[in-house]
Amino acid sequence: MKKLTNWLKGPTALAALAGVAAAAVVLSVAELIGAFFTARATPLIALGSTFIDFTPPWLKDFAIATFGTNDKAALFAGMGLTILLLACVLGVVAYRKWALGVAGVLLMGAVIVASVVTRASVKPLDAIPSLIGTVAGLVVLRLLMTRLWRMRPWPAAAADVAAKDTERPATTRRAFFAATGITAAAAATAATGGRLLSAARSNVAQARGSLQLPSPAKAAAAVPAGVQSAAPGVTPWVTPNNEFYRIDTALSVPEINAQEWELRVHGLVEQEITLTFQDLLDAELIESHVTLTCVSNPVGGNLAGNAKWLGLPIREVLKMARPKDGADMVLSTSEDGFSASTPLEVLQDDRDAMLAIGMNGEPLPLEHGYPVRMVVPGLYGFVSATKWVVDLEVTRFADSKAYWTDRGWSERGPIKTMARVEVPRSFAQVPAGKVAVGGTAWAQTRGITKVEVQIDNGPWTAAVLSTEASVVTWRQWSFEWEATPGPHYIKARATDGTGEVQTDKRADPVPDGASGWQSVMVTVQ
Ligand SMILES: Nc1nc2c(c(=O)[nH]1)N[C@H]1C(S)=C(S)[C@@H](COP(=O)(O)O)O[C@H]1N2
Ligand SMILES: [Mo]
Repeated sequence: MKKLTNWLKGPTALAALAGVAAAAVVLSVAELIGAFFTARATPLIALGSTFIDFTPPWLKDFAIATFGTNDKAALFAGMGLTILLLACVLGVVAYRKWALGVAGVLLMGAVIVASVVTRASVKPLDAIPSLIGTVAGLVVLRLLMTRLWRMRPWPAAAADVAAKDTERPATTRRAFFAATGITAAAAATAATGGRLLSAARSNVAQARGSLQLPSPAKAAAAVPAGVQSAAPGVTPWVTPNNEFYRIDTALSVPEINAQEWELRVHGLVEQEITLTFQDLLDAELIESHVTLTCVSNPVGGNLAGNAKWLGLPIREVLKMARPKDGADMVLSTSEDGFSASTPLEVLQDDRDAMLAIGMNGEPLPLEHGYPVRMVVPGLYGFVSATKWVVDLEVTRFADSKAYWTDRGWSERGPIKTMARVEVPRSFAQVPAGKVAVGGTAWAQTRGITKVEVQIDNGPWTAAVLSTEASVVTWRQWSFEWEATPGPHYIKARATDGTGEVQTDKRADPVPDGASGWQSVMVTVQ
């Protein structure tokens, strides 16, 4: 114990502390100055985004399986720890050999700047916050080190001697802690100030709030009565915007001014075109309910949502651009550098793939792609649902690869048939007698024609299907179960519109979507 307290008061621990204070200065100064630059250009966001770009499929799969939609919070926590450790090491190195410390700080600065300038839609000038932050960190590190060096030679057991020792070590120690405290307070103020300033400077959220959506030329088909499962507790058939799952690689949500938004359509086309947001507002828009699904959704998972989308059929845009013979894919790219490869014919057929500007009667929420995203019935989001879309390149699968295809996922992603049990919940305790079982099933563009339930190893029994709204939306179901006391397993499987029964073959999400039957364990009392 005594040893530990002495070590904590010794040079190594204090040098590490100085390193952490200097790192806090780098990040917070960059955050403050970054309020005047592209949001994505601050060190933490840029480093995190670069890390995401290097994510192999198994790691993405693991992160989503473990942290779900909190995967970004987990990434920040991991990064925070790494930076903390590196800062400690840098502090100690700088204390022992200043030149080496400087080299370390400059190296980290270089890594930060490199990750900033290689982000999509980031200008070279956006490196300025990180550069100034690095210099500020270096200055602070030097100031703190000077205080520490003045305490040399370090008393053998600082705690024992401090009291009776000469004045010098005690005052320098106090000076060191004062300087560190002031640094920490300044860093905290700069970071908070930077946050508030960027929020105040951003008017995109406000512009979205006052945007009036046009009414569609073709309204959505009325939702028939009875789409909701009879079992209480099943997900609402329409997912409210604030409950809609969110999956993307964007650590800071792109803020795009709709007035400046443009979509470039090019590649293997007879006619290159550029669409503005006003062009979309003026076009003949359609509205329809479509269920989106994420390829990373595990069996029984909740990375799926159903909304009413307002937008322009991509078919109409392609008609203007006139794809050349030989083209078989459209590579859509977002403002932040994500891309998806979608088969050309899927965007041209009558499934109404669209450039969406509205979600459940509102402009797209910022997190869901404001001002414009793609919505393509029948395909997983990673190969179709590009948010913040700014570029459509008509090309060939043989010639271009999309973001996740480059990282080990499939180049195509038709949605697999899936039945989900939502009530009772896994590991629930329920009273014996009649128990309402229910959930949601989907097989977009094929539709759901049957859902069956199996209790333990009993026979597969047809569940009651709720009304089908369309083949591109999910379909709910319910099942009345006479539950007997003891532990039981509830399984569900769906049959799609082609007559194919959902496969029981277990597959992980990588590379093209999970499969298998969900099994829910409940205890009946
Ligand atoms: N720009 C961008 N668009 C993107 C992604 C992304 O990472 N970046 N992720 C895709 C994936 S994997 C899915 S499942 C859907 C999710 O859309 P949502 O967040 O609105 O539910 O968006 C797609 N569009
Ligand atoms: Mo996804």
